[in-house]
Amino acid sequence: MNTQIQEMAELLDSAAKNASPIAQLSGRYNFSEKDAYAIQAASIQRRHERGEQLIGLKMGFTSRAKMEQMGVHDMIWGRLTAPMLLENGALVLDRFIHPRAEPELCFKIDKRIDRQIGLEECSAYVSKVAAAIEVIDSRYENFKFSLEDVIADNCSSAALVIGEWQEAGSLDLSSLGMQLQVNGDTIAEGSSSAILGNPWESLVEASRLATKYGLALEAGSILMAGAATPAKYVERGQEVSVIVEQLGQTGFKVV
Ligand code: OOG
Ligand code: MG
Repeated sequence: MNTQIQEMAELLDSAAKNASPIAQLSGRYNFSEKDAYAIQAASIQRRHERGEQLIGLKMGFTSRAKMEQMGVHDMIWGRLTAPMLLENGALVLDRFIHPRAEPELCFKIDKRIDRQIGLEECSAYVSKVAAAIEVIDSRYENFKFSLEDVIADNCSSAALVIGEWQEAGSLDLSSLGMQLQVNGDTIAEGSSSAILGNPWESLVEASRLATKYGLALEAGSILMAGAATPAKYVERGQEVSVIVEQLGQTGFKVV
């Protein structure tokens, strides 16, 4: 399996680097969920070798809306690296295959989390939250994949923008209105309650899964909590933004 893990990691890494999609790996290889996380780790290792720093983790399929859109029924987690942060608010379309945007919340970890924490402990580890957009870009043709495929593909992670950090302590995050807009028109709308009933639960789950796979949520790192609505394809020329009640807005232009 080890050689195959490296082989699959290289295929996915090259697909991302060259913005050129590949056929689903599950059609050609037989691999488990555990193997899929090993492929993810190996493909991210290739990015680290090119100098990309880890900036945090992301949760995926924390909402029913996303699970239904993609036909997948389990939570997943992936890794975020520094070049994924969109600079100057621009998404350069040519660098992606078929990018989609989704409205999210992002947490900033203040204190290292290296064990599973409970809901009531979250505020001791995280004090900042922000409106965010995640851009996902499956490396698979037609954005089609199995659970193992998408885990191996680092959960489709491609890019993100984060709005201004807000103090999380004084806010109730459990039912904030969230809108994804294109050129000022709302194209997807939901509530933060779609994210596991309360986005803090996404941090709890991240602490559980990270610990299970031998990782910690490092101080200073970020956690993307997962999308509240289905993701939407973006096109050149669009101004894409997210507005989250009480948290504010952020966005990018597609160039
Ligand atoms: C996988 C990534 C899911 C989320 O927020 O639920 C995700 C995908 O939909 O391609 O990022
Ligand atoms: Mg997401």
